[in-house]
Amino acid sequence: MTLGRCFAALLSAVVFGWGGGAAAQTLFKMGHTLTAGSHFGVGGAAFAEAVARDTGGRFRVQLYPDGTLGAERELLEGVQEGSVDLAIVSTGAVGIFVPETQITDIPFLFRNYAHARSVLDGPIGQEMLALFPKHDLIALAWGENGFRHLTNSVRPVRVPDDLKGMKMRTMQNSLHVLTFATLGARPIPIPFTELYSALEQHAVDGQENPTPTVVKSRFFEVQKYLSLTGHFYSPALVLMAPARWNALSDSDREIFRHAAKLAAIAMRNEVDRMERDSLALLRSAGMEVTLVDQALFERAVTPVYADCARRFGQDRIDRIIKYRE
Ligand code: EAX
Repeated sequence: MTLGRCFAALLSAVVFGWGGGAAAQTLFKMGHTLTAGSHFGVGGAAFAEAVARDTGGRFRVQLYPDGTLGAERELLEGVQEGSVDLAIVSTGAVGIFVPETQITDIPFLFRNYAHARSVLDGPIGQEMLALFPKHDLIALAWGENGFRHLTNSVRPVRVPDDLKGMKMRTMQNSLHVLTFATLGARPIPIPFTELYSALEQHAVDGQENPTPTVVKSRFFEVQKYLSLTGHFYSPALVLMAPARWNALSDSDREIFRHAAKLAAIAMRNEVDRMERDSLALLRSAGMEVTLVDQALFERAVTPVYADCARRFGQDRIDRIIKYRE
């Protein structure tokens, strides 16, 4: 046995408690698609810290950023099957698994961060979390990805017409695809893990994401124009594999739920912090930032609202729009 292997064996003996003396430690793998320093990374770190602290080190959460455990759809499948223990995902692909959540992906649904956060933390959001177990997923808490804005490498987008014919990467989300098709763009769903190279190779002209992601995933290197459209609010979710959840005691479940709430707070704080700096950072990195009249874009997606009313029921949509804490 080489020294390295010997050390690895010793390390796993300590981690898994096979060494006799060491207390048993249970390991959980948590995946996400953003960078370690992103708002998902910060949220995951807060989660891991709370679990380790509150279980006295019995449980350890290891973070796998950058899609190393898979892109979001794969992460969702992994969590269902139990090959991935925990994940932080946007709602991008979640609608494939829990169709009711797609209501959160309606364009211009949420007025601002306070509105979105209070809806998700209130009865509407909590009722949605309760739907996950019947789809073989445990949703511990809503977190945050942020308001999405457009970037592209072709021209400044000031009005909806500027999007005509533009190849826009979207998430794997039918409502997002419909929205961009309605705007006259050519929507192309691509997993986030393949997005940078798709932009670099001009397989698509543009993409849309919260500005902290445009910074942390370095899209400014391959995109010239940013338009502050804020067309979708993008929630995030802290998910857990049912098999792992079912094996927890009631008190450990409380610890995991609490850790997920702390993760959500950490994500939201990081989005707030990053948003304060991101425009200056992106401008200094050479991006041209365009302020747009969001009402023009909202009007241009009007046909989407009729479809959403059929899909979700206008009463459910109104309940979100009118929600006051
Ligand atoms: O979940 O796919 C996306 O554009 C998401 O915003 C990103 O992966 C974070």
